[in-house]
Amino acid sequence: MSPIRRPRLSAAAYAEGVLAGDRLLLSRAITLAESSLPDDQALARQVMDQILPHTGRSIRLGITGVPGVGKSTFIERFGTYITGLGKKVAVLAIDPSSQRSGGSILGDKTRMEQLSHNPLAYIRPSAAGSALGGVAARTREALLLCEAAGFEVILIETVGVGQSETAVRNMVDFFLLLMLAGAGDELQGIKKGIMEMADGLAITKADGANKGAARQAQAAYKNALHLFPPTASGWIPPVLTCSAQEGNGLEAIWEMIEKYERHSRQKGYFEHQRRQQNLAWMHSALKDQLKQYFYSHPAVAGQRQRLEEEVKEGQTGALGAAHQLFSLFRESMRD
Ligand SMILES: Nc1nc2c(ncn2[C@@H]2O[C@H](COP(=O)(O)OP(=O)(O)OP(=O)(O)O)[C@@H](O)[C@H]2O)c(=O)[nH]1
Ligand SMILES: [Mg+2]
Repeated sequence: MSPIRRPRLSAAAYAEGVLAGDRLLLSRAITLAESSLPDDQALARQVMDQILPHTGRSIRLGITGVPGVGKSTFIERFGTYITGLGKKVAVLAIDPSSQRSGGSILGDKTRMEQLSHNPLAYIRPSAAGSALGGVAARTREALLLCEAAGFEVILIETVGVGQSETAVRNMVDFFLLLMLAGAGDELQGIKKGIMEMADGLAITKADGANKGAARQAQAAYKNALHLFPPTASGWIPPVLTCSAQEGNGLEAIWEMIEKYERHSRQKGYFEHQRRQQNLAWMHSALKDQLKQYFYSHPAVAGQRQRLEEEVKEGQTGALGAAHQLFSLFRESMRD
């Protein structure tokens, strides 16, 4: 579903609207940032420059876990809980797989029925993955725009699998891993790497007949986490249980996050991590731009298809073809 194209506004008009907390303009500014048109990108950069001094005053939370673990349901209830504390909440989703452009998150928007009607909440469907310039970069811009619009808690749901965990980990302050109580084999099926990225774990669906299993899983994960090296800030990730259905455990999760914020600010880690994330963002933006410049360069665009065919047919090696393309590019730069 592509949004209806409206005439572009000036950068100042977007920025003023966002800073005033105008949701329509916030949505339009995010759409602008997601656009792959060069003119839109240039305008979006100007908007970002103007809003940047007004960003950073939120707590950024990433929510991850296997499909079906209950991320969206959790966000609906947890987001509602946080608005109950009088805080403004924005929900974003990151979906790096361009094939799933919309379906899942539109479904989510209806699933987050309660939250989507909450005046303190804003839900932004995920960007349809554009070919160049990762969706992660777009989500980062959306996050900053939401901060500028005055949202105090940003929840980012990972959608799909693979790189999305790392991408979200690299833009949030606190990374929450949701887990299901398994049938005795709790530690199977989830990658150790993802557990190492988490600042906290919550066993979901701890309700009804599942309560006992959830408690067992909690104990098992606590033990397992002892075998992990401490995180960079010296924080030991707690393991909690919750039920989005019954609304249990949400308060304890929020307290854990607040405790983490106090801990990491006191250690100086909070700001350190944000600075590192900014630096990484700069380099990934640069990589995106280089890639885009490279592939759209006439010297490359003219030979790419031929070389791709040759590689597919086995006539040219992959490394050799890459080298040829790069040489063509370099030679044309010398002219
Ligand atoms: N019993 C119980 N069921 C739950 C709870 N939370 C979610 N569910 C159910 O679990 C299923 C999956 O929930 P979702 O919130 O869509 O899970 P998700 O992780 O967002 O899934 P994807 O977006 O597809 O990765 C739904 O049928 C929910 O109703 C809970 O606290 N208790
Ligand atoms: Mg979901």
